[in-house]
Amino acid sequence: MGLSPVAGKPLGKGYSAMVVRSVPSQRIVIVSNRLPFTVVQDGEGIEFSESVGGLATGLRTLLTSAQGFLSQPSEYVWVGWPGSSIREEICDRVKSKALAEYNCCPVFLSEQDLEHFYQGFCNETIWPLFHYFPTYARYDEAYWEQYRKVNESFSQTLLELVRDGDTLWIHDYHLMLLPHLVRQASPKIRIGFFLHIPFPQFEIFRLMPGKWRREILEGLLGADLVGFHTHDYGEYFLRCVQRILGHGHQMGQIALSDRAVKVRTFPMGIDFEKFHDAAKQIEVQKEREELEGRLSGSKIVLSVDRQDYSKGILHRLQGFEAMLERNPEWRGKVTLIMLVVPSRIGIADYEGMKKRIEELVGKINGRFGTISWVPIIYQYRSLPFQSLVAMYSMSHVALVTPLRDGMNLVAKEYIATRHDKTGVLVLSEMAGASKELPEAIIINPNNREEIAEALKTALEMPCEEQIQRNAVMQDRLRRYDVTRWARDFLVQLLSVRPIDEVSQTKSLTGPLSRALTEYHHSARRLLILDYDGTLVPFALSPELAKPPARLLRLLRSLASDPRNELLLATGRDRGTLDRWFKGIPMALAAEHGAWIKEWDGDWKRQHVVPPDWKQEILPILQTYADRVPGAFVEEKEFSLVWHYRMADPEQGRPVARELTDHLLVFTASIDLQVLRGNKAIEIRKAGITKGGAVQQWIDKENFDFILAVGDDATDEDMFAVVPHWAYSFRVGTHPTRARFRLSSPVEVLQLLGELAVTADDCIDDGEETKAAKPDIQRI
Ligand code: ADQ
Repeated sequence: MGLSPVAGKPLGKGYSAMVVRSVPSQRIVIVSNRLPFTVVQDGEGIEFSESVGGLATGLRTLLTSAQGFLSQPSEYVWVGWPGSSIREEICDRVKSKALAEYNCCPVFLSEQDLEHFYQGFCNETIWPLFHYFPTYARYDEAYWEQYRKVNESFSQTLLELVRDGDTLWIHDYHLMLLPHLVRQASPKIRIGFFLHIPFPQFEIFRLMPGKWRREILEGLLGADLVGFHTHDYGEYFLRCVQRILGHGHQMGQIALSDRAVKVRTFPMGIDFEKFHDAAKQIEVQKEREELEGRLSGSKIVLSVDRQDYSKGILHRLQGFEAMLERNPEWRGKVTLIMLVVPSRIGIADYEGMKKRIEELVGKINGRFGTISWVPIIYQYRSLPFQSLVAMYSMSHVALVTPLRDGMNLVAKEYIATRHDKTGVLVLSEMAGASKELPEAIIINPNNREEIAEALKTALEMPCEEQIQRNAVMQDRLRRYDVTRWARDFLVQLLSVRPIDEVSQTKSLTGPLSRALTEYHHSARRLLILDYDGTLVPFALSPELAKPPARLLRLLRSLASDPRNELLLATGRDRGTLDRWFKGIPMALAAEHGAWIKEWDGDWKRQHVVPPDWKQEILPILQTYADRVPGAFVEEKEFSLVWHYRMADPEQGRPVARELTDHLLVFTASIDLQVLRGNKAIEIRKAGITKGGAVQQWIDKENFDFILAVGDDATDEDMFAVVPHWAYSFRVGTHPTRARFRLSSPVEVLQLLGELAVTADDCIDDGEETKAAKPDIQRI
């Protein structure tokens, strides 16, 4: 079944194919800067006129599609700006009409919002930067502030509208802060984000002031799924996230403390059948014949774009001029029809460009034109759909040469209208579409000679070759159309489990309350705790992760209950543990269980290791540390650790991989283990694991309550040995054998705080600890 409008609402124009459903359904909320129409205010009357453009056209197609692709009936509502600033007294009328006729919920923006947000930050900062025109980009604090403000307005409108269980699909560069804003206020909602323009490489993205670029990335990471047109854009995004926010990824999945964000590629398609069928319509054919008649047998080259410097219109004109220059035999026999849709009127760069286009068209026509032949027919306006299709279907060549383009739908629309499969597409390698349409003639749009040559090749290409190339492209475009694009996105998004499905309640119910009740009624309890990443967050270097006073008080409080036995099982060395936890009555297992100490006893060595192994390994680790600024070696009694937390992640990760391989080969015949930890590689004697130490404690006596908390791979060894009924928790989102999850050290402390309160109401500064309940997620 397809998407249907909010149940009970009448259908609007262009939405007639949708079915209204009354059964319970999921709701998809689409959010974009623009609603798919513009409000026209005529005195007291209001009219809605439907918009053209990549996104509006694509989503309208999806919503009108009766094709089924979701497993559940779905309603939708579309949230966005209605295209003009609306007088306050008619806002309510616009709102009801938009909801009733279009299932749309308008976000009203003032003239000032628009100036600094839309004309300013969107079109003079993000657009040029993301399209690799850094010299056009302006970094104006007032623009940024307005961008934040408008994103907040969208967030407020959404928060009034959405309910748990809704799925949000946010679109494009105008709303990059929105996913995070909504997530903060409504954490259980599924959020998807799709960027329609390119995501630039790190060196370009970093040109933005530090605070802005961080907030934009954090904004996007508020989503569960972030989609791009091409694999490259996704890679660039992941690299920026890694370099700016320090979050790595695995196969495009970024593990945050409380959830994961997927980054995926969804090349946007078109409504193939709509364009294909339209080209067959009688009226379209009539219009086409009329136009062909007027051009008296000339070969037609078509150029169609919104007016934008990224579209490379001037370069294209120069390429056409060069072709006429080099190939006099084509003069009088080829006409370039250049259709330019007015866009972003009022922005200086755009006004200047319009003038330059018109001058160049005049110059070329003056230079080559004759009484009977005009080389370039130029139109500066939008065309109705049928006329556009007539143009596509009568053109021998489509010249699509953007300097940078997220996707470019024009290239796809042209191919879709070619019934007899003739026609040649000349396509810029800088358009996302070039990744899907390699059978086109692919050119570099910066080089007028390449454009000229491609044009000549296109005009002279044999018919069979045209058909061969287009058949393959048509096949692909037909299969991966706009509905498939949207379906793939939504199916991926809907497969994300909302937080409330995996987590237990924040109140004292579910596993938390059971844990507390059992804890309360138990006579002998064993609490096994890892340290780094569990009780404290990771710090840049190991000695910086000292236990704060509040943690020490909490541990002391738990340990002072005679029913409790505490075991701190960590990779830290003995000396550090003695210094940091002196006086707290708890047992310690250092270096992953190589040393063990009862709280009132002495350290006992658990393993015998040949003395000289470190001398062999140390120089290798040192050499690798010298190669990576920020990396260093930590020497412990039973292990060596190569740390790279402070290194540039882009440099650190590949070298860490290389070092692991090196060590694995080196230690293959020795009794040593190589372990990848959190931004660290540890080498230690095989067989030393936390599991061994924990097992000793479990065997010591009959505990009737056991809790084990850890955050990394080495803690899996302790989860493996605790009884099945024990409360085992893994911090973070990695696969685990623990029974429950916690999101961060903050939540671990909240959990321990709950136990301490149950045990002993005397934690003096535990305000935060007592107030907030940890969010336990069952695995
Ligand atoms: P746009 O920059 O708007 O979209 P594009 O993908 O080419 O660019 O879409 C333009 C749309 O406008 C096409 O559907 C086309 O039919 C229509 N159009 C163009 N000229 C027209 C004319 N003269 N009259 C009427 N209609 C006309 C942004 C990104 C793109 C990305 C899309 C979709 O910049 O890179 O492909 O979103 O994600």
